[in-house]
Amino acid sequence: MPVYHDLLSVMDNQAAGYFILIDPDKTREENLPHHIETAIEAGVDAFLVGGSLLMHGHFDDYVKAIKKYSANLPVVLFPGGVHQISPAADALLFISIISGRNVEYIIGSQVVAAPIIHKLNIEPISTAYMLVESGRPTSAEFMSGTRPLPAHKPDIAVAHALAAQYLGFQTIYLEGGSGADHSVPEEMIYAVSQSTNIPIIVGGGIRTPDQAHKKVSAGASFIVTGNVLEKNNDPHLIKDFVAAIHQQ
Ligand code: 1GP
Repeated sequence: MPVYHDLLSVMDNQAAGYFILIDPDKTREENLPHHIETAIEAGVDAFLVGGSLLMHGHFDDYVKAIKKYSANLPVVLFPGGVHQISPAADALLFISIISGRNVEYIIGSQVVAAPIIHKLNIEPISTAYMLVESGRPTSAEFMSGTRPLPAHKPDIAVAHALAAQYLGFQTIYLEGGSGADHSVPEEMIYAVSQSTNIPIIVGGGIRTPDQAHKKVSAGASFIVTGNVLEKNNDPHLIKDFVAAIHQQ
């Protein structure tokens, strides 16, 4: 499990790690070199690649391009479906949407994907994905046909997170959904981090370094941002995110 262990070691020297999500439908391939170079210079820890939908027709080539420019940083797939698997990546978040009750997204797609991942020899990182209510319906909610957890019920989130830990998941992803109106509340992150001992990824609707800082202080192990940098790939903003998340 080299990538999983590498990511965990990020936290030996800093408060939390920072992942930038690259959605093939939102970042044009010709912009990747600049986008990735800026992120590496700022000190991000890994790239996630994927999206709830995939209109981009050449996913494998796209991942290869990211890998080409990403130097030694891990490129980790964050697949919205079985069609988003590429051997060019270093690892893959092997996601089960445990917040929902749609069996297809809990175990159905995983059974289809597992032999492909095995054959391609991609490192799977088992991820208990918990969608959290965040304002207007998100693509993840709509596409998965699941209801998110109520944002004001940390105890329900804790029950799911404990179940994930007992089932042996390697990480929990507390997700507001891409472009969420409201990010996952700190109260929920704190409650989950106090009750479990597996790393917690938090993403969805995080737009400022200050928000990211508060999530880390509440117990997030990794922060994911996508939209904010797709809209404004400002090197200063990325550096501010890195500083807020690493808290050095
Ligand atoms: C979505 O958590 C990620 O799965 C990132 O969300 O695009 O809102 O930053 P944003």
